[in-house]
Amino acid sequence: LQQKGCVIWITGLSGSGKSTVACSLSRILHSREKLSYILDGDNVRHGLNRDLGFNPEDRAENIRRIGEVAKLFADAGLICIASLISPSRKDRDACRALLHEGAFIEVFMDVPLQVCEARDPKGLYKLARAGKIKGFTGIDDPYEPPIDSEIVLRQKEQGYDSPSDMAEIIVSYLDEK
Ligand code: GGZ
Repeated sequence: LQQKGCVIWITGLSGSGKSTVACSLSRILHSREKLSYILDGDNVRHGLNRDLGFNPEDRAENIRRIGEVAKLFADAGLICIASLISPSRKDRDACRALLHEGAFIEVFMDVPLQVCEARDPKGLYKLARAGKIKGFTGIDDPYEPPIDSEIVLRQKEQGYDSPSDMAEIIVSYLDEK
């Protein structure tokens, strides 16, 4: 198997497109016969992390566990794509520290809150604004954007970078490294 494992860590607000980009990336990698696996916060919370909620301690534990599992996948030689809000810089950096230099690639979905809120695919922002969800990231819970992530994905001023365009940017980065 000619493949070195790594972790692609996609961070950003709810509705910023993390899961969509993760799926698109996984499809591209599959077409190139690269093994990858997606650890999506929302999905992992239904199984391994079903005991965890959204208070700061539980979020930290959610991120820690996903970081540890991602490291195992990378050790096994897979490209592990972790997509979760991971709002705390400290928690993300702790996951980075589990991996060799260069094997943790942080991708920041730099999508403004207004855009995420306008999309509101699950109606969660509406509920948060109405006070029906407390501690929603970006509304009444903090999000610390990365300062020096390897990759920043944002929409073009003119025209639109589709999720698959964004995934291609990640693939180009992997090709280069
Ligand atoms: C943020 C929440 C919350 C609160 C439920 N804050 O867009 P989604 O719906 O499908 O994905 C979000 C998901 C966030 O889980 P993560 O594991 O990515 O979060 S973290 O990294 O902070 O642990 C959102 C939904 O769960 N959701 N309540 N209060 N997002």
